[in-house]
Amino acid sequence: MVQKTAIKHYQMYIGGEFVDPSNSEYIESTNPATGEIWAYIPKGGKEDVDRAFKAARQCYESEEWSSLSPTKRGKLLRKLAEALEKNAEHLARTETQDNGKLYKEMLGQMMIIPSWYEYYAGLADKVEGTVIPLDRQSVFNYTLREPLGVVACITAWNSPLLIATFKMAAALAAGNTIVLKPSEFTSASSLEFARIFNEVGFPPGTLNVVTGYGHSVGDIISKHSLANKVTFTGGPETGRKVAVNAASNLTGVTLELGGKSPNIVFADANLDAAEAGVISGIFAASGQTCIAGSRLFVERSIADEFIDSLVRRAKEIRLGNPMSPDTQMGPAATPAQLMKIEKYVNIATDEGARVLAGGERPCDPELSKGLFYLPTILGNVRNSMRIAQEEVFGPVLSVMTFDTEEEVVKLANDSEFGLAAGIWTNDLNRSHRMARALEAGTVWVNTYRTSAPGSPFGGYKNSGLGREMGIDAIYDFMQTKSVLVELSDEIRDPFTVRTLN
Ligand code: TXE
Repeated sequence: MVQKTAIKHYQMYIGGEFVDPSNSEYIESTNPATGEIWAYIPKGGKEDVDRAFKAARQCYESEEWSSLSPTKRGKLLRKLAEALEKNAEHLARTETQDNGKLYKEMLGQMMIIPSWYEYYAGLADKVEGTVIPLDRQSVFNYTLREPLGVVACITAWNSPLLIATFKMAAALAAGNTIVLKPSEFTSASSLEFARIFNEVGFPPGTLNVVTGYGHSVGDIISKHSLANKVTFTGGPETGRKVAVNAASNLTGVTLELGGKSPNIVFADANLDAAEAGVISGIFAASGQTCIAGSRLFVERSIADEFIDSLVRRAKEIRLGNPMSPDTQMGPAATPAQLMKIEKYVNIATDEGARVLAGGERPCDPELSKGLFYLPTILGNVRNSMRIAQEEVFGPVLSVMTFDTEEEVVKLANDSEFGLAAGIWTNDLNRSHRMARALEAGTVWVNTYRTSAPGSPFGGYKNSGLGREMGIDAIYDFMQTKSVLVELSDEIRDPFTVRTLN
C-alpha cells in the first residue's frame, strides 16, 4: 500500500544546530495507515529543554536579533514563506506519514502556510505605539510595544505545522524567539521545518525545537522560568495543566482546546451545499480537527430526507491509503485515538443512540493494518448524552432535530465548548441573528472549515483562552510600556503625588 522507506533518525534543533538528545533515547514514530515504524524522534529531557530556553534567551538578548529592525524581520519571514512553499510537497508527505491524514489535505495546508508568514511579515513593521493626551501638557506620554522574550509553543498532532504556524508567525513578527515542542506522535514535520528555517538566515537560537513526551518535556517547558509566554493547542485537560504550570511563574497563556461544534441546517437552506458542508465538517480529516462539526441539528420538516441522503453519502466515503488521490478518509492518527472513537460509539449506543452508518472498523483486509474507522452517523441522540457533550476527535456525527430557531440556539449553546458553529440558511436576517446568538469563536454561514491569516480564531468557554490569527494576535506576543517625559524645569514637592489629568 504505502511504499517502504528506510527508517529516518531525527535530531533536535537547538541554538542553530541539529543535536542528539542528552539521554540518547528515541521515540518510534509509526505510520498510522500501515502500522510501520518510519522514523525515530529524539526523546528530549530536562537538560535539552534548559539548553533550548538558554539558546532562545541568548538569541533574544543578542545584538543580532534585538537590533534587527521590524522591516528586516519581515523580510526574513517572507524568505521563510518562499522556502516553505518550495518544500510544500516534502512537508506534506512527512505529515501524512506521521498522522495518516490525506496527502491532498496536508498539501493544501502546506500551500497555505506561507501566507501566514507573509501576513505577519507585513505586520511586523506596522506595530505602533500611541501618544496619550494629558491635561498637563508639559508631560509627554507615549507607549512602546515590545516583544515578550521567549515564547514556548506546544502543539498537537492533528495539523502539526499549521498549528505551529498560527503561533510562530505572529510571535516571530513581534520580535520574540521560540521554543517549539510538537506532539510526540507527529514531531517529524517540525524538525523538517527547522531544516528549512535554518537556511533562511535567522540568528541561531531564534527557533529551537525540542521533542519528547508531553508529561515530561511539555510539563517542563510550560513551567520553565525562561518562558515569557506559553501558547498551547491540545486537549482541554492538558490545557488546564499547562495554564496551572505557567501560572506558577505568572506567565501568560493562549490556549486553543477542543470543541463540540454544532452544524445547524434550516429547511430553507441550499440542502446540497449543506450536505457537503456537514460531510466536510465531520468526515474530512477523519474528524480529527478541533473545529469538527460533530453535532448536526436539522430542522424537523426536512430531517428524514436530509439524514437519509447523508447516510447514503457517508457509506460511499472511500477509506484507504492517505497518499492516494482517490482516498477520501484516512485512518485515526494513533491507537489511543482509535480506542477513544470506539469507546464513545459504545457509550452512545449504551445511552440509546442508534447507528445509522458505520459504528465499527472496516472489514476490508486491505485496511486491517491501519487505524481505520468507518464514517459514523448516530441517530436518536439527545444533546444531554455524553456523545453530544464530549469531544471524540473522530469521524462520529451525532444527529438531532429541532423545530424553532430559539430551540436550536439553546441546544447549540448547551455545551461546555464554544469553538465554532455552522449555520445553513438562505434567510439573511436569521443568519445574522443566529451568528450573534451562538456562543462560538467562529461562526460559519453557508460554509464550514475555512480560515485565513487575518481572521481571528479561538474559543469561547472551555474551548480556549485568547485568540490566534488576525491583527490582534501580534499584540498578544507583545507588552506595552508607558513612557512619561517631563518637559518643564519645574522642581516638584517630593512628598505629593502628582496627577497628570
Ligand atoms: O492531546 P494533548 P492528545 C483533543 C482530542 C484528543 C485529546 C487528547 O479530543 O482526543 O485532545 O489528544 C503536550 N504538559 N485534542 O493526547 O495530550 C503533548 O505532548 C505540557 C484537541 O494528543 O493535549 C502535545 O504536544 N504539555 C486538539 C500537546 O500537549 C503536555 C488537538 C497536545 O497533547 C502535557 C489534539 C503536559 N502535562 C487533541 N501533556 C485541538 N484543539 O485541535 C501533553 N502535552
